[in-house]
Amino acid sequence: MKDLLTKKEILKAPFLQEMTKTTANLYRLGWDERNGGNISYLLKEEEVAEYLDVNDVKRTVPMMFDGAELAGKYFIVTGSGKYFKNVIDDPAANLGIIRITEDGKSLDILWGLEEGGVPTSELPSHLMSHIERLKADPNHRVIMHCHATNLIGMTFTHSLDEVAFTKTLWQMCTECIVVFPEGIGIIPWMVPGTDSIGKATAEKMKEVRSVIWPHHGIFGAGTTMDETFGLIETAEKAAEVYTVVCAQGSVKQTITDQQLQDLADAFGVVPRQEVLNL
Ligand code: 2HA
Ligand code: ZN
Repeated sequence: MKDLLTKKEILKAPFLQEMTKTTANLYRLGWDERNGGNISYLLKEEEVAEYLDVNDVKRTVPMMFDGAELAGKYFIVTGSGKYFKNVIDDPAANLGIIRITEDGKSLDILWGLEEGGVPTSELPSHLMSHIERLKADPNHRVIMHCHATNLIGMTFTHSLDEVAFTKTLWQMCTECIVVFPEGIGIIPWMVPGTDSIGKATAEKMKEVRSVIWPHHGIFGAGTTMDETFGLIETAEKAAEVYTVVCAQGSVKQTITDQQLQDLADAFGVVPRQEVLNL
């Protein structure tokens, strides 16, 4: 009882506020209509323990896939079927704090997802991507999925070849090659919410932090909420410029491959092989 009384107010937790502000921003930008989009954010046990009794499990929910590699890990996640529009007004109904069980077959709900809610339908893609990004970068923490309008549009009009897609995005805004020098991954069209799309996405996440789902949206990964949001925002801005450029007519000039290389050199990043012809 004493322990409970000394816990801080969960709604003031920085990680919870980051979730409410980010979902509100994604909604405002028009990238998460209805129940579109989902976020999962890896938390440290000590972060959670400042606000919650980590032994007080509200519910345990089975998972369809093997999460053993993430056993004992904590995440704050958006809920399945929940609307980003509504998160800011009712975080406890729309978000949840979960922990993967020791056998990796279920998850414990420690807070939120009130009224019988469950984590995002894209949990397989999120958890499999977390596993791969943690191998690539021990500081990795966030997976974010949204329906960024112009990126989706480009998957109808542009080649789905990753190298060609990456090059076009790099050419649309000077900052792109600096923000995602490793390029963009693209998987084939697949049914969302499945293990298969999770595996395909995570396979790409071994090499890149952003993966396009054709005619659907984008998955982004990063070490912080800002960095992950910024990555998606930058790719989407480039896609928006592409939309404008195509609408305006024929291209008279662009950023050359040498200029892209000069940018990479100036900012100390290594551009993905094969994209630049130098
Ligand atoms: O959760 O965006 O991909 C809604 C979605 C599924
Ligand atoms: Zn989606």
